[in-house]
Amino acid sequence: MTVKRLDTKGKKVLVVGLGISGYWASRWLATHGAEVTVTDSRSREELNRTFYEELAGKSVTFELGGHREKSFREADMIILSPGVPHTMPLLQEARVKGIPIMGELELASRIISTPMIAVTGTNGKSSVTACLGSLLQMAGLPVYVGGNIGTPLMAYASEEMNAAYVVVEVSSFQLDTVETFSPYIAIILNISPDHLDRYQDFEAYARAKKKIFARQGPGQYLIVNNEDEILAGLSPENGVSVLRYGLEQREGQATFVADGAIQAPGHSGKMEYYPTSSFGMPGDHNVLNLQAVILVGHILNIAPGVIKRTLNEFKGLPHRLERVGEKDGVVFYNDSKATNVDAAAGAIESLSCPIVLIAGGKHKGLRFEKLAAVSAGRVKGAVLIGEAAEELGKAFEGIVPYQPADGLEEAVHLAFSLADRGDAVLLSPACSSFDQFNDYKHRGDVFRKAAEQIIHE
Ligand code: UMA
Repeated sequence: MTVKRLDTKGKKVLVVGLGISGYWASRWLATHGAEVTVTDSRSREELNRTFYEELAGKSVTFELGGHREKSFREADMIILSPGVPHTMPLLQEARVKGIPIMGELELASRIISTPMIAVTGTNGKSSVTACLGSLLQMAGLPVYVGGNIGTPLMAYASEEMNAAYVVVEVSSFQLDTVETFSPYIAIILNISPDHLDRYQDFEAYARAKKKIFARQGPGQYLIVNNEDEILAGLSPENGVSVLRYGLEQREGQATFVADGAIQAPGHSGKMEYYPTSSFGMPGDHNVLNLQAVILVGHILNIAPGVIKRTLNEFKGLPHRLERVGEKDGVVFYNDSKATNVDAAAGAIESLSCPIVLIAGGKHKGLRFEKLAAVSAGRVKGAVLIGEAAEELGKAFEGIVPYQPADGLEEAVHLAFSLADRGDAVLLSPACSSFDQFNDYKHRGDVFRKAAEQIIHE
């Protein structure tokens, strides 16, 4: 496989951040003739040992425990990990000097020539990405699934690159630093407030999301949710074909829901019906998200029977409204991936029984009034944890009875004691996990363990 448009031979490349993205970017660059320096604000002891040792074996230079201004100034190219803000002051001088600065996704997209199906959105993007991976697999198409979901595209760039399609989950952080990224199919599921601790305001965050289609053109597709106010108003002028989906039938919309089924015109123009009651993933938000999957299936000319089987058999990912088990008629749901208000609100809306909610965690500057409003009449009690507990309490005052808990394990026991037969105990935090946990998976695992302990008592 040839490298598309990148000259790395003898170039001094500075990679900022040694997480999984920085590791794969450095590894590829070092084996393609670049003089690589990796810098990370963390010390060697705090970093992943395997990443460090493997790169050390490839003559990569390290600057750890902080960043040196000189290295930014003297680089021929700077590669940023998604977690490194592209607005960091150290980049100013490099920008003025015209040193190319790009993120790991942009780097990968300059190397990979496999057509990409890119999924973004505030919520649901990992599930849709994984479901698309299943769809292509079931259709017999070799596929690589990666990006924000956990496997950087630079890992694929380091392989044979012989998939028919790459399905990539892209975050706003990754889109901040793209320039030429131009997927064959781009999907935007929704845009609602998130990451307001990194962006100046919601508009700046939404602008980042829209970069997914900025470099698309004729022969490529943009799939958007017509129920989302921002997305319904999009009309790109770059020649990309826009396909819209929604709950109701509207003019100019490709798919809609009627008579208990998603209705979508197939290739021959014949209407295809996908009954929503058989879908493996519950909730109204999934009835929307899965329309994007159907549209991709139709673009790729995948047989409707295969699409149907995928939608019915794909049960979703762990930590996304995952049913953990049941004790005395109380069902435990792990929705640890709900790291913002809209995701938690979606989970609350999609359960039809009374809920005891566990929420809280690291405060990201989001407002909780919407969560309180959605909880009214649905959430019979809330147990609040972490840094954001006080803010959440203020929003819930007079709407939902709440109690604080010291940690997640205590919260699970308290929530169970507040629940009656027929209720759900739902962990849907509306906050990120980094105040108490390594990440949302760690938080979800702690919840699951505590719930399983109660279940097996
Ligand atoms: N660092 C610096 N200087 C800084 C900031 C950070 O050196 O100024 C260093 C940190 O010390 C750390 C490294 O950068 O060692 C971390 O880089 P990273 O945060 O980009 O981590 P990766 O391991 O490369 O993971 C990234 C994504 N992380 C983020 O966007 C924060 C992962 O998404 C993604 O799975 C992975 O690339 C593969 O593509 C995680 C995420 O939380 C799951 N994403 C957000 C979300 O989904 O909401 C956007």
